[in-house]
Amino acid sequence: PKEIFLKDYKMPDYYFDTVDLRFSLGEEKTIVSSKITVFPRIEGSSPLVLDGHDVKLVSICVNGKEVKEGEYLLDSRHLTLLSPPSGTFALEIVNEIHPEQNTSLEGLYKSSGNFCTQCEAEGFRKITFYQDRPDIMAKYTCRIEADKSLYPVLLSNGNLIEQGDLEGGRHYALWEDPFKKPCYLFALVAGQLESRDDKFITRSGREVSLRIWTPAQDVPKTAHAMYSLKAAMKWDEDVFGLEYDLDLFNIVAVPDFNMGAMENKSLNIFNSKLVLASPETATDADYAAILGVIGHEYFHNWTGNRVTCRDWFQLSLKEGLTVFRDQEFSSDLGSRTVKRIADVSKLRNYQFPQDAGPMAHPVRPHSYIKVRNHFLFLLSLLKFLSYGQLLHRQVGAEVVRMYKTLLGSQGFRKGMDLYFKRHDGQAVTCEDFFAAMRDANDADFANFLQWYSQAGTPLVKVTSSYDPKARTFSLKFCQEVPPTPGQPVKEPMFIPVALGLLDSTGKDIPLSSVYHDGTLQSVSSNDQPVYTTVLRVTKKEEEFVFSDISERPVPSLLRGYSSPIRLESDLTDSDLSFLLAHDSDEFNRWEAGQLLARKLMLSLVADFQQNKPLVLNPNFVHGLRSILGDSSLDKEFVAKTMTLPGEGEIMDMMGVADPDAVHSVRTFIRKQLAQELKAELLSTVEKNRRSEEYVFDHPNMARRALKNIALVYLASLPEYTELALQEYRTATNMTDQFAALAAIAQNPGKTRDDVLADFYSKWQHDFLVVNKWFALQAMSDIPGNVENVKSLLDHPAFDLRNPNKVYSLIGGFCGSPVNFHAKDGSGYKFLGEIVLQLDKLNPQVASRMVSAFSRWRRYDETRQNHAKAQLERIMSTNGLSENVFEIASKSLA
Ligand code: B3K
Ligand code: ZN
Repeated sequence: PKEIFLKDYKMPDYYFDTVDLRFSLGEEKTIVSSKITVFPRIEGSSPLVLDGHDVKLVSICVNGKEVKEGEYLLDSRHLTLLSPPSGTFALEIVNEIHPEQNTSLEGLYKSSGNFCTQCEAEGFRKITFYQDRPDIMAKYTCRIEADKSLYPVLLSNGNLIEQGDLEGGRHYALWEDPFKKPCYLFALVAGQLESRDDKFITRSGREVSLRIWTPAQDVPKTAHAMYSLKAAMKWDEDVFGLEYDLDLFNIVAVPDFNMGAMENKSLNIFNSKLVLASPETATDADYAAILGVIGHEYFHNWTGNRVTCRDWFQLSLKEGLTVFRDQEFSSDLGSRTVKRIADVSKLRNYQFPQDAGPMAHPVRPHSYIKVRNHFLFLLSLLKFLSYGQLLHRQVGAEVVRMYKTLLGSQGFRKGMDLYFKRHDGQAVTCEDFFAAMRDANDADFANFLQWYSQAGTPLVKVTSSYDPKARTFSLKFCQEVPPTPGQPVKEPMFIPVALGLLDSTGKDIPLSSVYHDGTLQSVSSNDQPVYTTVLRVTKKEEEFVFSDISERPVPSLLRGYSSPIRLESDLTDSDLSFLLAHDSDEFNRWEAGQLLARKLMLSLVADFQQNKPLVLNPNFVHGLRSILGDSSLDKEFVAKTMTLPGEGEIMDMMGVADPDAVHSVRTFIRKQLAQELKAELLSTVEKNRRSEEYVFDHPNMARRALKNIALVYLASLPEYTELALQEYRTATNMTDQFAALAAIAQNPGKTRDDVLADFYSKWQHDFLVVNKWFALQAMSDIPGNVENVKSLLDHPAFDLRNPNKVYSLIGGFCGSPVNFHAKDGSGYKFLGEIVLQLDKLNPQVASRMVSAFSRWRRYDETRQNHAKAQLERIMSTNGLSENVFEIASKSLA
């Protein structure tokens, strides 16, 4: 496989102006013909190189004349026209493809009998010969012809301009997309589908038809998706002034999809999991994911489609920005603090570990083998997946968030407006976005661009001192970016640190002035008191001094998590407890609780490793007791604060990761807390139980979250199995039912087996619910669970060709520290075998699975040997895909 470098970017020699596609869809083959208007960037006849993969050439014509053999070159990946005519010319290609045999789910393929496409990043080359790169933007028409009874619905991008019947029971539809687009946004769907229809009136008064397509029986489950779409359209108008630009917006849900969803122009294609929901079958987490992903794909219409990426190194230009936009959307519709906590946890559990390992790469990589591995799928809610590299765009979103932190909402909006003014209809780079933000605000961004090019998570150490005589409080910052593969030496980064200072009663101290390197920097420009200020930390070492501080304050550092770093401070446990109780920044209250929990867990892990008895610090129990009893707090915030840091997060902080010790400690704390807080937990369950109709809104979700976490704690004690069973039986929605099932499933035994069997028999007709059932069992910490997972592979509901099922069962298993990392190597061996089987069917999915091995060096020698043996076994297999090759080889390097 070939490595591709950012620095080698070259503008194309030829551009495409219009593209007219015709598809004749069939059961044994599909014929594609494309007619492209080509024009040279500069005159002079260089060869025109087209990409093509698994496409069979039938004929090729230039300006109506057939191009003969010898005038072109054809190999397994390219079609090269040796001497194209000068000036603009018409290129006509006819080729044959086999969607019915395509298990990679890229290009044109079949899902449950329907045709659909996935072109990002490089799937269009599996449909026809093309310059498959995002800086080729053209206007498309698409004519689809197919059997009318098998495929009554024919969809593509843009507007439907003609349709009709043909001989032999066939029919056709002609679509025209008035906007220029790169080919990765092309889409086609043909099948037996029905739609939920609605409309949206834009702020300028245009009516947009909205249609969500699924198989007929699922249409009732699309109400929440439709609500989400309309909310997103409104939000983008209100917050960014961005209006939808066509008269039709289609969403199609398909059961076989490698990722979450795809933002094809006006024809979004979604994994069914992120469209279909009903209170009985979907959890609050599913509802929230649907809202976020529908928003995300819709927001791409401007950030990604109208303005796209020049090349795939610029992926963050659209993904970082669009993830940021969907995060803001979900925050505005729900709770900002809770959303921030969820996003930061994701960053810490998946992204930081990756950035500390062999797969580390910057927001904008310098080279890649197969671009698609750098992408993410919206796993927000497929929580059981821990494939760090897939979530890399989270850091991209943090980078965008920092612009906003530095510029404020209005400054950020000015930057966005300028970005669209300058670049609408173009394929651009991360520097273009940076320049728009800078120029619109006349801002000094110092070394901010390092965020795009340096990999690794900066470590910032803060020490504080108070001088009572001078009434000054000083903070010294010292930053370090760890070496990563290919980047041994790093430059300092520009780190915005939002902070406040608390007085001894827990109130924010008004900040009047701060000195930096001896010069006065005023904090407030008018008379309004300032309680949170943003320090610009840009050097390896520097000091900030606050004046007029009349008592030693407790600093609340990095409020709202203002930059994606690791922070170490000299805050004591009692400072942290104080912040947990008083900080006006809710995110930092949670953070203080997490810091305490992490410290506690690490020290218990050390005790466990030395065979000392485990004892839970009473202060910790006391802190959680007061949070649990504080009815003034948001209930979901309380639920989040009650949730212990993940095992991955703790392992990440250890010299040698010890999954058994971390797991035992976390289980110990959970049971101990359950014992000590029994009464409070019980009353939490009682008070927050409701049987009325399911409502998706923040107060109701928060209430369910709190009740369910209390139940999980309680059910870790066998005496509360009965309570959990009762909750399971009386639940009126999937959120409560599944939480009760998970609570019961903690403890091996007959009750667990019976309830799991009962759940399956209830829900066997619903594949999305069955996937939850697979995931729950796969993630289990029950000893020797690998055998159970192996037998589930043979379960009639399992199918290795369906990505969602693989993510549930195999991905879920890899997320279980004790069983995946079993010391006898059984978990690794299992994964090695599966990866090889999967790679033959679907390389993208296989490469996601193999990445579970990428941090094998973090473990002890025995585990290392087992994992390495599997990676070597994979590498020595003939015919490995590029996707799996990249991950496996980088892991071994
Ligand atoms: N843009 C796509 C991700 C593409 C991944 C391609 N392998 C969907 C999204 O960003 O939500
Ligand atoms: Zn996206």
